[in-house]
Amino acid sequence: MPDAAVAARSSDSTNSGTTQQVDVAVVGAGFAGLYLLHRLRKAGFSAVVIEEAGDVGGTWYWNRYPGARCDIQTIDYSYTFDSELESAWQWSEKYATQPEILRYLGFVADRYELRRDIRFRTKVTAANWDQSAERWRLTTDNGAGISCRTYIMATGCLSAPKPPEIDGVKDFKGEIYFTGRWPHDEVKLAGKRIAVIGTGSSGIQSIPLLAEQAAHLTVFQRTPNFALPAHNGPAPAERRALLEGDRTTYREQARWSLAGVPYPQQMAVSWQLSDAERRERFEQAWATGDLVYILTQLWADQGVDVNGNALLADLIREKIRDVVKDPETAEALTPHDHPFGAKRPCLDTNYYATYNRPNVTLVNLRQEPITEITASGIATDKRNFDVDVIVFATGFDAMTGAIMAVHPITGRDGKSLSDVWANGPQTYLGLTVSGFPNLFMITGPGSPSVLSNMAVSIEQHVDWVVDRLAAMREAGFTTIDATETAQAGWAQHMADCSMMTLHRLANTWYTGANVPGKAQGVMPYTGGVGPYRSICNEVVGRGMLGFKLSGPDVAEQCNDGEVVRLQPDVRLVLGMLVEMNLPQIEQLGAQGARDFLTEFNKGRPAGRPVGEVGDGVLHGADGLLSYRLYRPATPGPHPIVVYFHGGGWVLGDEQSDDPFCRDICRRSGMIVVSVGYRHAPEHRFPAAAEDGYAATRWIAEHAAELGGKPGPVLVAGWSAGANIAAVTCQLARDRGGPQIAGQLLICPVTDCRFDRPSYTDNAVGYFLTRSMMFWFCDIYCSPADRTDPRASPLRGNLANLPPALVATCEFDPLRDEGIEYAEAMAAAGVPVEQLQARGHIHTSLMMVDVVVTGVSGRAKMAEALRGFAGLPRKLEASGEEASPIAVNAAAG
Ligand code: NA7
Repeated sequence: MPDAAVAARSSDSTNSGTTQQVDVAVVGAGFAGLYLLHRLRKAGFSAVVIEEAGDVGGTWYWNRYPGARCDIQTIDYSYTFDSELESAWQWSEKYATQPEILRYLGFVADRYELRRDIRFRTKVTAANWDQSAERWRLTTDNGAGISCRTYIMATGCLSAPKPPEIDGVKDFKGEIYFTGRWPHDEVKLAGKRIAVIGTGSSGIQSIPLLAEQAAHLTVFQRTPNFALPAHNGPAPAERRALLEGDRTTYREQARWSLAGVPYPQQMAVSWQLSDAERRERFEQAWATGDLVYILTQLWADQGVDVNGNALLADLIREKIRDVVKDPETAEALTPHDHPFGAKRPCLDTNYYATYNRPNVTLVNLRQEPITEITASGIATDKRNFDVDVIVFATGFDAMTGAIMAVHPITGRDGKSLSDVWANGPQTYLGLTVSGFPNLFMITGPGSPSVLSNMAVSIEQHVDWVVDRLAAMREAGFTTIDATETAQAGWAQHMADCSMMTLHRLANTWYTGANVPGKAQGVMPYTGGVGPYRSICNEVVGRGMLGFKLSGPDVAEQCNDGEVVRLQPDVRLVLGMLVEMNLPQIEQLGAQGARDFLTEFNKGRPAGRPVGEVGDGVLHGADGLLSYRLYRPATPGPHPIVVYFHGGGWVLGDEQSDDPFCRDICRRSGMIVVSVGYRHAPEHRFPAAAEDGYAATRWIAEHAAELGGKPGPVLVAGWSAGANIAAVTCQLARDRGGPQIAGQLLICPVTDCRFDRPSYTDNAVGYFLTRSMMFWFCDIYCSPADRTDPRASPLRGNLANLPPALVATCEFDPLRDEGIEYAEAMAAAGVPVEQLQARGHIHTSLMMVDVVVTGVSGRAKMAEALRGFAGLPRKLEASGEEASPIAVNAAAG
């Protein structure tokens, strides 16, 4: 029985006959509200939609300004839930105009007879959670109040226009229009002097058409924006063919893509492409006229690395200069203050060329800010502009504005949403807010929303919410509320994601910076549509993780926890590895495992160029060993870092950590000599340890020949290689040299016991497994040898060792022994820095150009090495964008 019927029979004081009783109330009749209503009905819920406008359409009802169009290709910007609907509607253009999109939404409303359950011209004026009845009580400004079990905001992300924020608007005697509230009646602009304030999408779309009508158009620009020619026309044949060839696959790929449009993940990074190759890719993108294409398909680092991004931004700047004839205007139109894509780029039709018209003037507000609006026009601190019409294209209080502005929302224990969000929106999954039971948001802050094709994100949210409501009904639950833990975990994951992209580097409506006084922070989820979808599915798969569910006749259920604790890119990598269905290394035999590693490494990015890479041989403990030397491009002599690769004393060689060695060479400005020490089972303990020591000694003695700085060397290693580096420091101290200036131990093996809690916590699922460690150790040394400090340096004397940086990763079986080694060395008086990388796995810091969140960890390592060598810790112009690695608060 629908619970509205139950409620209607209950002793409900507001059930006076005038209160409308429904299972679900929805605010907004745009893309989201319409589909919600359809799905709710199909699932057997009674529902009402409350809509302020006079008809359906949402943002497309209000944004009727000249030139208003979507800027995701229309074949992608459509509902996909009903294949018959898809065949019943044909779009006329690649990017449909606002009237056509509005007709489409009207067509959808008619087709599913939605209007009968929509209360138009009605605003909710208050919403209160009634705990005793477990219902939301809504009051409206037009007609009956509403009592509903579930309350859903389908209010849109860009629907609350921003006030003008400029003095004197009321004094203006001419006409004023807001692009976001454009009149429905014809606006006669021909022959008038028009001012446009604002050059975001709305300004950029409308300016060329306003210029055609105006006697004179003056554009007031505060921040120039990147715009790309739309090349509008019919939908491109090749995209249509893709869709029509296999509609199901096309739509499914969109759902799992980065931005909700089915483009593949781009693998090539900018520095692997020549200038000519990059230009060719760029020109193709410029000719394609597709924002998602140019944002995702040129090179993989354009959205995550400032240098990769700058290469693209420069090419766009060139285009602007090519089109705009007056150099001063061209310069004013050219963005320099933000990476491309960090602020919402625009699609235009003749935007830049419009500034070549004699009737168009650009006013650069960075040079002459507006002081006020006067009776006759706009005054800057330098000039007065008399105009007949002012168009405010000044944007929206995005993402939170529409939810907050509609009405006060009061949740459990009188909690007000405005208070909870005073310092920025707090949500779980961008769908719910802890303390506000049975309240959902469609594409709310904390979900991919505006960084995606909204049509895809809306369908995903609507499906998720309605499926959950149906499942709750089935199980007898009547309330759902996110836990504080889950919500805090989501905030952390959001923050981790936003460190990966460049959105945080621009002041935009994504971050709340466009609204004076608004709390700042990247509001949309930057981790991508596909990953986000998989997280929402995971929440369900793990028994509604992070939600408390209750009902009158069932036991309360709460699987509390954080859905994502890994760094976002690490989670992706692990997901890809699962899909690759890799063999268990310990079942391949030593040679099989080596072959596997060689093959596996072929698939990784090659590592960046260094000054010189050379191979040679050196004297180990018992014969010659290969080495590979990485020399910086700067003039030498440089200090030398002796490096020992990972691989459990069984796998790998002097080349197997090649990208890492290059990276450390570049970042530290030092020579890295990677040593090919002997491996087990052919050479069991202590061969590797003794080789490590002997090689370090040889390298120190031959430093000058290698082009290095004579004197102390540094040692570094990862995993079993870090074990060798640590042992080498102990042996060098005990055997009279060589002098070692510092040690970098990354996820070191320090005690071959493998029984600390991290071995249980992270036994499987994070690439390096507990059983792999047992296998490695069994091959390397006998149980009796494991207490020898050359196998387990933690059992050795730790006094008088060189200063150390010990890096450990949260989800690594080796975590605890690494931390213990760092603490034990510190206790013995050794200067020790720790880097405890939160959300990382054993391989994270090695995965150069794959795990972007490992970048600043390596930057810290390089700084530490430089410090050990007595150099300034920061290398000037070290290059890549360093996103701060997530470090445990406990880290020393
Ligand atoms: P946007 O993209 O927020 O653009 C608003 C523009 O108005 C932008 O250029 C602002 O400059 C400018 N602006 C805002 N306030 C002022 C004041 N007080 N003075 C001068 N200039 C101002 O909104 P749109 O409507 O164009 O587009 C919104 C989204 O809709 C778009 O991104 C697409 O997703 C669709 P600023 O950059 O803040 O310096």
